Amino acid sequence: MPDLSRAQVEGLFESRLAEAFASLGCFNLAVFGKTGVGKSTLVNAIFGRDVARTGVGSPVTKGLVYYRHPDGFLGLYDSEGFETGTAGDAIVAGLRRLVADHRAKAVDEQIHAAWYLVRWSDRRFEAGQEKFVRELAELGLPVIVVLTQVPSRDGEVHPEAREFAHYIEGLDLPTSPRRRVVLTNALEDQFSASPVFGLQTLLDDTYDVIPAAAEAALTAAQVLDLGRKKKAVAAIINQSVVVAAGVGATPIPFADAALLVPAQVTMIARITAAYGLPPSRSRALATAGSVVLTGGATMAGRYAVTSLLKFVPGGAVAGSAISATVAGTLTKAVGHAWARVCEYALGLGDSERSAFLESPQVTEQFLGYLKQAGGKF
Ligand SMILES: Nc1nc2c(ncn2[C@@H]2O[C@H](COP(=O)(O)OP(=O)(O)O)[C@@H](O)[C@H]2O)c(=O)[nH]1
Ligand SMILES: [Mg+2]
Repeated sequence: MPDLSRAQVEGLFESRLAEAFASLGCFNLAVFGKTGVGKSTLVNAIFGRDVARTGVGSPVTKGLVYYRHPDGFLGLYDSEGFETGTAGDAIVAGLRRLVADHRAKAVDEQIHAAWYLVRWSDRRFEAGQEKFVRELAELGLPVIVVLTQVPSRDGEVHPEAREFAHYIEGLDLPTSPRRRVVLTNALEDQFSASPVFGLQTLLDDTYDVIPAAAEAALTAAQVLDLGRKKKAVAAIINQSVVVAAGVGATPIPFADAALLVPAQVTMIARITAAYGLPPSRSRALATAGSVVLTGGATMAGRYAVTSLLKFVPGGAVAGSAISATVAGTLTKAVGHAWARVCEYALGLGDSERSAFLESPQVTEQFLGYLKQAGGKF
């Protein structure tokens, strides 16, 4: 195989990133509740983005707008808060058409879960609200009832909020999962020192009710549970190690280390997508990844995978050929190093992250982590 130029690797990288993001699909959530209950705040706390503000909105029916986040893997149906009475009937009628329509469509166009928010301090769950929730469930939407803005102190939830939740649970609504009402506070209240809580429970319950096909997109979109992202990434790295070992099953001459590059490019693209880093930075990431994989940062024209072999046990003594084991170990090191770069980027604020992803720092970090990772296996 002839050497791949940096431009070729970059091109490959961009197309694999696009494929990786496309195969995540889209997680679609519908959020209902009166104006001011905290719909936007809750969405922001779990997805780290104000989807309704940054997304492109299109009215679905009266009182309901669909926002697709520009990143593509998150869609939000936001109600305008008049969900009872005739306005509620209009939303349900619109949703009925939508759900019927969606049945014939791909999974990533369907609504995967609905959150119905009630502010605990309203202490009222009206007949109209109950009817609306039942109708949502009848449409086949898994509905999770959420109490919002619940105060707590020293891990003790306000007893009246708990009572209110029990009252709603006692109505035996066909809600998911197991009819449980989730108590939350999505924003720390400085005055009463009420901490944020309940978000992980809401996220876990949401995973419980959505189709398996929507899980990867939810994992990418949410910013609350890094553990789920790590698990998805570990699976991607393991699959890639198997692919690379297959490539190396026929020992690869040293000079042909480039044979491993396509599998590694695919892996890095899939890792980036799984973490939910913005696809809009794909060109910058492609440049960073290809600089390292083609050795552009360290030496001209020779593959970094070749030079990095010296960091892999057995790599330096491999002599003239790369074995399946060495190919696998090297791929694992590349995967772990890129995962660390992604996690670093995730830990930054939005504007810092954009700047980081466009900077040569990505390449430097990747290379640094790669050397460390190589030494570990
Ligand atoms: N302390 C606290 N305030 C909240 C919470 N959720 C919303 N708020 C506040 O309630 C107001 C309305 O929230 P918003 O999310 O815009 O409600 P929406 O109309 O349902 O989207 C805002 O001033 C929020 O800061 C919460 O969980 N805790
Ligand atoms: Mg709002």
